[in-house]
Amino acid sequence: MHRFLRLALLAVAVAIAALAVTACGGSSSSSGTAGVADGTDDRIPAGAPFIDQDKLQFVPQALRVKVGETVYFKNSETALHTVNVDGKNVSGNMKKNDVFTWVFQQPGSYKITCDYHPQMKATITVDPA
Ligand SMILES: [Cu+2]
Repeated sequence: MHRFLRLALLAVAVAIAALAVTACGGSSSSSGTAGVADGTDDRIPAGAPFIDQDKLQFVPQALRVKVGETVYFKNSETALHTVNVDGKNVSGNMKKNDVFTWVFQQPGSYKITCDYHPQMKATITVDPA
């Protein structure tokens, strides 16, 4: 029984240490490495193509994906944003913590903009699958 208890405590300690490392490991936003989701938002799979809306910018401003890949967008601030693809608003209004996904079906280069902030610009390059 004592042996089991010690193992359980050890497991808890390891879990807490892992959480602490995760919490301290980087920026305050949930974006992780620019362009790649880090998995801290369980709606966005780790490793998925990801564009953050933060500080009135798309982050990153250039992203490369393949046809058929799901691209995740997240509004990480209180300002309202949209995701426009080549000038067309496809997301509607995004409030803080809203997540929007879009799948590009054709190869090409797409301009991403926001209805409310003309300075918000990104380019998504879509390669053949
Ligand atoms: Cu905006």
